[in-house]
Amino acid sequence: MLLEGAGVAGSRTVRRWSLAGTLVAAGVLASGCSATDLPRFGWPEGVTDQAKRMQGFWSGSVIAALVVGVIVWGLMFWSFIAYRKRKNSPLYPKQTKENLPLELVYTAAPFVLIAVLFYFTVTTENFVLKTVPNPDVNVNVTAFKWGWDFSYDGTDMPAQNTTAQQVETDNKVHTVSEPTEVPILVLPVNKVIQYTLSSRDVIHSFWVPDFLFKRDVFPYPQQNNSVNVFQNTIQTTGAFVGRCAELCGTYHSAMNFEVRSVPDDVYQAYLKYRQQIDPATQQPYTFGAALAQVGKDIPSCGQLCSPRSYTTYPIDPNRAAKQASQPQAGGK
Ligand SMILES: [Cu+2]
Repeated sequence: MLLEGAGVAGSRTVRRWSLAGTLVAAGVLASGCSATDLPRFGWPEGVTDQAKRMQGFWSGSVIAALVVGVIVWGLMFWSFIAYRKRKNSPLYPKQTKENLPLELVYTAAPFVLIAVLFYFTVTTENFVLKTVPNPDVNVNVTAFKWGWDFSYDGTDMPAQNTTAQQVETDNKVHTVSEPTEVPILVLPVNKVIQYTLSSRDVIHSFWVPDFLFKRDVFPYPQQNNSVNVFQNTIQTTGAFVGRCAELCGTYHSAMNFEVRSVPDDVYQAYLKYRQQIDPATQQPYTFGAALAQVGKDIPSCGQLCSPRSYTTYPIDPNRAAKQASQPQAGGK
C-alpha cells in the first residue's frame, strides 16, 4: 500500500515537472527568442550566418547537458539524504533489482538524448555546408608557399596586369600576398559568397577565426576528390584576420590575410577600380590603391577603406632578425 502511494505521488511529480518544462519551452518560443539569443557559454561570437547557427546548437547542447546534470545531481543528493543511515535502521536500505520499468527508463533516456543531439548535429552541419546554385560572389582562393592569391569571378583586369606572384594566368582581378603587404580580401556584407579553394603546392588551410570555420586547401582538388567549395554570408561589416591553419613549411606563420566585409556599394566601387588603370602608376589599381580611392569617393567607408590591413601585419622573412615583426605605419 505504502509503495503504491509512493508510485502515485511519483508519477504526479513527473507530470508536474514535464508540465513545467513544457511551459518554459512554450514561453521561450512565444517570446520570439532565437537560439542565438541564448548565452554563449564560452563560444566565440562568429560573424557569419553559419557561425551563428553553430552557436545556437552549442548553446542548446550546453543547456540540455545542464538540465540532465541538474536531474542527475538532484537524484544523487535526494538518494544520499532519503536513504542515509539512520539510528536503529538496518545495515543496508532495501535493495532493489530487476526493476523493469526503471531499467527501461535509464536505457531509453540516453538513447533519446543521443538521438536529439544527433538530429541537431546533422541539421546544423547541413546548414553550414549547404551551397546554393547561384551565389552572389565567387572568389577563388589559391594558396601557395607562403601566401594567398584571391581572384574574383566575373571580373576583367586590364591587360597591363603583371603581379609577380600571381598564380593564375587569367584576366580576373587578383589580390596576392606580397612579403611587405598582407592581402585584403574585400567582400560584400549580407551576400552569399562562394569560396573555391585550391593549392599550388602543399596542403594549406583557409581559416578566418571569426567565421568559426576552416577548410584544408589541397593541390589538385578535383583529382584528390576534395570538397573545395563552401559558402557563407557575413552578417557584419568589419575586418577579420585570416590565417593558414595547416603547417605548410618555413613561413607558414606568415600566411596572414585580412577579410574586409564592406557594404555592397563600397564593394562594387572597389571592383570597378580594380578593373581600371590607376593614372598614378599606369598600372591597374592595386587593392590598396583601390581601397584608398573608394575611401575618398565614399567617405562614410572610414576605416573599412583603409589601404592596409589593420587586423594583422606582414612577418619579417629575415631568419636572423632578433626582434618580432612590428605593425607598419598606416595600418598594421
Ligand atoms: Cu600554409
